[in-house]
Amino acid sequence: MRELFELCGADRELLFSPYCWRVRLALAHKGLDWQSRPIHFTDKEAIAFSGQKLVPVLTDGDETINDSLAIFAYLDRRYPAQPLLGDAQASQRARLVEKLSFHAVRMPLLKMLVPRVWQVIDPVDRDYFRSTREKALGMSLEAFADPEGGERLFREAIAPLESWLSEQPYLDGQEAGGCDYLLAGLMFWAWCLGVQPWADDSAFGAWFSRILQAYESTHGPVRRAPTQVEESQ
Ligand SMILES: N[C@@H](CCC(=O)N[C@@H](CS)C(=O)NCC(=O)O)C(=O)O
Repeated sequence: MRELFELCGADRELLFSPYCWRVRLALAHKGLDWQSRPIHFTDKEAIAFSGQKLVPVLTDGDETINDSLAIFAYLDRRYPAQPLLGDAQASQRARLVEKLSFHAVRMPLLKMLVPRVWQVIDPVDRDYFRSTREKALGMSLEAFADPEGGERLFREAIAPLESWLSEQPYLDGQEAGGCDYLLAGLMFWAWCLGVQPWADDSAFGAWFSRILQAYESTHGPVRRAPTQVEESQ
């Protein structure tokens, strides 16, 4: 049996970790099933067996793997059909794409999403979330949050991807692959929190919709927090 330990909000079906979404998309790509084990930020006991404190953690029989990229590599080794990262050279390139896209889009998204995360997490997680993030950011959550500035930076960061995706349906070519899921995990983070800083009618928007639809067609609707528009109604 496979189990995926992943972050959830006060609503246990609201899953909003970018790295956990990467793994969900990768498992779905491989056609593998799994049991979800949603945990809060502070449920460290639940993943103590993995020897570290972060999710995603995947167990597969006797194997325990953490870190989204390590899980991709494990899945390719254990289930070679439908490769995610591919051979050694392709795998290095996927890691490079991950690093570049991660650095370009994570901070802009974080500036938009910090207030959203605060809203959806279980109240027991709030002190932990504030103190760990404020220490890492070197400022208060309120000083860091900047939804408009984050959106502007995000749009600039995805401009090269918009151009790439207007020439082919996926980052990896004609079919979705590991690079797509590594980036899409970050977009699921935003989307599940009710934020969508890309236009529906853009190539980037069409790419995201294709990945979301493929996932939902096999795994059912993805739980989403209310969007800004819904909140203001
Ligand atoms: N490099 C890791 C990053 C994992 C990570 O940062 N996970 C976050 C979830 S978004 C976490 O577990 N945070 C818990 C905490 O901050 O205590 C990966 O790709 O899986």
